[in-house]
Amino acid sequence: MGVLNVTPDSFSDGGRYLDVDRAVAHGLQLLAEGAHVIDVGGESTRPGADPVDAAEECRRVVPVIEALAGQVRVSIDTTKAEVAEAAVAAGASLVNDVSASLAPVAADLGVGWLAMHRQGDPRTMQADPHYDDVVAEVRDQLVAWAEAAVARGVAEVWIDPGIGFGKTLDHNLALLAHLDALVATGYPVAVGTSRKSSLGTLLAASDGVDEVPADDRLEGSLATATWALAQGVRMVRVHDVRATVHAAAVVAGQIETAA
Ligand code: PMM
Repeated sequence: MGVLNVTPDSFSDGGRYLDVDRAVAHGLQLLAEGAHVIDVGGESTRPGADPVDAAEECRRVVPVIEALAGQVRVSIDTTKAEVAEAAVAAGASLVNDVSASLAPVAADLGVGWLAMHRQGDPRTMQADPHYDDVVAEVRDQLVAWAEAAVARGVAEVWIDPGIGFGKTLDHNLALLAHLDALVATGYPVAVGTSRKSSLGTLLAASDGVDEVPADDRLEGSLATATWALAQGVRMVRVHDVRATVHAAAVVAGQIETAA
């Protein structure tokens, strides 16, 4: 899944693809690089981000989805029913829902639904996240949402642990270490680690510096994406599609040879 943020303020690519033509060109480039799904988002979910109203979000994403949907599967990264409806009308067939609240909308629209776990909302979620057992709590919550969505009639349900959404570095590492617990639920698992701040922290520690910026975290993004795929994760949400496809192909070759 290639990330296409049509926002002024996303943490790693904010402002780059606000113009429709540039956004569409970037989506087509991600497709050419090997993406199977383009995830179009019109509202930043980075920690501390300000909310955007539905009309503005639709204005950003709908023309981009209309241009891409005939050529590649499009998901809409939103937490608003109105935006999901407009995006599906424009051709999107998967609702990527970081609020895990839109299962009824996906059921009504007859499209897939990706439920991501988060604790709190973007403005507050990194304040003081707490879990007694992060892996079990995230897994149980995701399974409960997925079961409810299936019961409502959603035919395609994905689960995602929500790396960085109301989670400390240790929480993120625990979830990545135990992705097999999510895979074992039987629901297809998606994961997004690309360029995230936990990687910045780990890479900075390795370099002996305070911080590694978002556009210099490729090695961490590739290491976590291939790790996730090797654990049985079915989809990774990434900014750097070509590099991820290359890395995944090499790891897949090793797994096939070992089997
Ligand atoms: N992360 C971001 C946005 N949307 N959706 C899913 N399903 N999983 C994620 O981990 C996720 C997401 C934040 O990253 P961005 O600001 O680069 O889009």
